[in-house]
Amino acid sequence: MEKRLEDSIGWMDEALQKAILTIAHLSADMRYEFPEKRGATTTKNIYGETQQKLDVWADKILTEALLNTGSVRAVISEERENPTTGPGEYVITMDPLDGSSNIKSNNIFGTIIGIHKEKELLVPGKKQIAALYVLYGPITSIVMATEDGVCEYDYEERKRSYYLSREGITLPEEGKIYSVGGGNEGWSSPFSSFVDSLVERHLKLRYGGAFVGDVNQVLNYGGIFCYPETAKKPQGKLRLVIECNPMAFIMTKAGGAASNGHGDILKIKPREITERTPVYLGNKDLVGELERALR
Ligand code: AHM
Ligand code: MG
Repeated sequence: MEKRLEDSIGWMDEALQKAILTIAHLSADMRYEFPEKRGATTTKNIYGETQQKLDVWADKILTEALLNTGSVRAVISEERENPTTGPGEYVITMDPLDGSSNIKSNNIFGTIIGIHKEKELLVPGKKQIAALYVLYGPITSIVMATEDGVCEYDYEERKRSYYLSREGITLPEEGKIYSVGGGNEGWSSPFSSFVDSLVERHLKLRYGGAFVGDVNQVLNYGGIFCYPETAKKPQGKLRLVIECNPMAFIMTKAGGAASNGHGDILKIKPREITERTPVYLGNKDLVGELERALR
């Protein structure tokens, strides 16, 4: 019998279930509004990036709904300078709409969520108890990692429910693709040589410009996602707390690895919400090889 998301997470405590189900159902509903909310605003986020209407709207409705569950102590969002606080025990980190530059072209984007319940708001990613991303692809799906491993759920619109489509997801043993963000000007020479060696080994380039979509491809086909440091962006682009940590948690639970080029991303104690880091995620052998190359 088909297993619904609700049944699959029945082992979690009620407050956590409530938070996850709120994110899941709201994101499926949000999708209906995407066409009306396409386009840019005149405002900028804390990183100085022009906000898309969808960025602002997704942030507002997810934050409000999460705080209303009573399960959440703080929501830390890419779109807000400070955490928004509530009465519950869980801390949610969130990129409400990841891959905003894909809105214009109607390519894939997603939502990234990390969850922990530590006292401090900013903790190393290994303290997360769950992480998930929602992929607004041809099918709306959720990939979620918990202590139990990594599962995927597909949203069936007619039944207005998510159903478990895969469980115990692990990376394929052999990496088939690579995905590198940013431009290649300013790559270090060891990084350039590493990418050349991937090409020589016939890994195929697959880059779509949304972290959610690109990591999802690596999870399915094996390989490596990189958003490296460059001469212009010595810290890379992606944000440690709200983007890299949840994805690193998922990759690691799927048997892969996640590095900042020098060690495990999940061990880094964040100094601030806005901290950026170079990020390399995927098959353990490739991530290890890259770390050795960068030494
Ligand atoms: P966003 O959260 O504002 O959309 O920015 C993050 C996105 C990631 O989804 C993606 O990996 C990266 O930025 C793409 O950057 P680039 O256009 O430099 O390749
Ligand atoms: Mg993002």
